[in-house]
Amino acid sequence: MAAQPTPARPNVVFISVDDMNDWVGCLGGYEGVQTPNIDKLAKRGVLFSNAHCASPLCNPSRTALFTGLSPATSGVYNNDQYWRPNLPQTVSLPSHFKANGYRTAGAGKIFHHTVGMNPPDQWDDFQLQQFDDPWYRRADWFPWNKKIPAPKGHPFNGLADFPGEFDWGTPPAADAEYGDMEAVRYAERFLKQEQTKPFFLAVGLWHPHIPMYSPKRFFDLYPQDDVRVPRVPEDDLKDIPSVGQELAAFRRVEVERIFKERKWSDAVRAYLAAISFADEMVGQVVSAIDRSPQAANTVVVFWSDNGWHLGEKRHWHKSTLWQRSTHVPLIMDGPMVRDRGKARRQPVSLLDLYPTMVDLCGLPVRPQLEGISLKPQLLSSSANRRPAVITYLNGNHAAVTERYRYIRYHDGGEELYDRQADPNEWNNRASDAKLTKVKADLAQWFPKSNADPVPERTAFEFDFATHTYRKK
Ligand SMILES: [Ca+2]
Repeated sequence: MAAQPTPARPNVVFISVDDMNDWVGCLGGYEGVQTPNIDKLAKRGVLFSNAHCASPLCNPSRTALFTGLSPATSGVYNNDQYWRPNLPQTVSLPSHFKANGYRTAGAGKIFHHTVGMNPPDQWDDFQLQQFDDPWYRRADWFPWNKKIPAPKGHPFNGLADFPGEFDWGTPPAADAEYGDMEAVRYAERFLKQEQTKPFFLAVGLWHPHIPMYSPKRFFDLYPQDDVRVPRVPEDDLKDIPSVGQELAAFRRVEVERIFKERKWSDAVRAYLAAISFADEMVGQVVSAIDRSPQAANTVVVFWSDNGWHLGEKRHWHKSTLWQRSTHVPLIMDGPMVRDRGKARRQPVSLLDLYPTMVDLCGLPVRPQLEGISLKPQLLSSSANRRPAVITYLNGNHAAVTERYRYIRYHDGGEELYDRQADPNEWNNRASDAKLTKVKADLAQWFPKSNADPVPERTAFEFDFATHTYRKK
């Protein structure tokens, strides 16, 4: 009997993390962070060291990535907007794979984690996300969650009366009980199987998203006295226009409380621990890929949906147009990669991933897609790129090159940073006459029009059992 020919089309594994900024060894955002597995992947594949989300918030970022449409085109700008009923003609990346001969499977947080964001018809098989704080998850948003009372000792950061997810520490759970481990185990089972078709597997990790819960051994990696908090100049917000000020003030009560209770270094430590926990799980998924019968013909894509502030610009969270929120880890590996281990410094966007997959896997071209394939960058570290554009809410945009970040808000407020001279983005030079041309060149890349926001979820009645939306 003749051996089966190797399928020409590669398999794809997406490994995603949530709210991981550039505090990753290979990106150099925090000296001393321990991410050996992510660093190893960057060394054997390609690190995009200047990668940005399409929008610095879970739902708009992930919706843009998986629909291939910028928020300015889709009108999906925030977490409370379903994409499916508002964009009924849109074929998502997993659906495009599924319609073209791929087996599609996923586990954990791939799309935004609230109900109605991840239509099951995109997947041949899917394992829903399990939460580390099931006591907090409201039944109407997470109908599959098994609610239990909060364990003794909660909140583990000792800050009582904080709403929702704002917590960090080590709950009394074994490693195996963390929700992300369920997604890792799913991937390990999947990758052991012999496949009759090429596959697209998405493994969605929640860490280092809040609540920053990790096993104690990850906290032990960072002795409290060694933890460094970011430098935040007193007057850093002084030269920022009003919309930027408003975005920075979002949920400021949390950062003020952290400062007031002298928990800043504790919280930073919890973020570091959660990053290292995520790194270990990424390593487990990569090992499972390497052991799988399909390893030689599999493309690995590692990405985070947005970054995270840890007090910079007096902000905790994402949802701003600065480097802290938009800069994300992005690594690719696969049989087509050349110039391995050499970082690509050109600006790229997570919006580029869908067209890259179309390109690498020979899927039918979709002219609607707004990103540009990264294949030239996978082949050569010197291939040129246009600026990366980031949108947050209606009409606020940033354009990023290898040197500059230009932000323009909906009311015309502007910021311009020379990131070579000012990597922390402390000195807004938008009114510097010498840089007028830089601004004009970058402004060309902003969307020409801004779609009205699509209706929020409250405009629909959603049925979980049938996954159907009815417009009210
Ligand atoms: Ca996120």
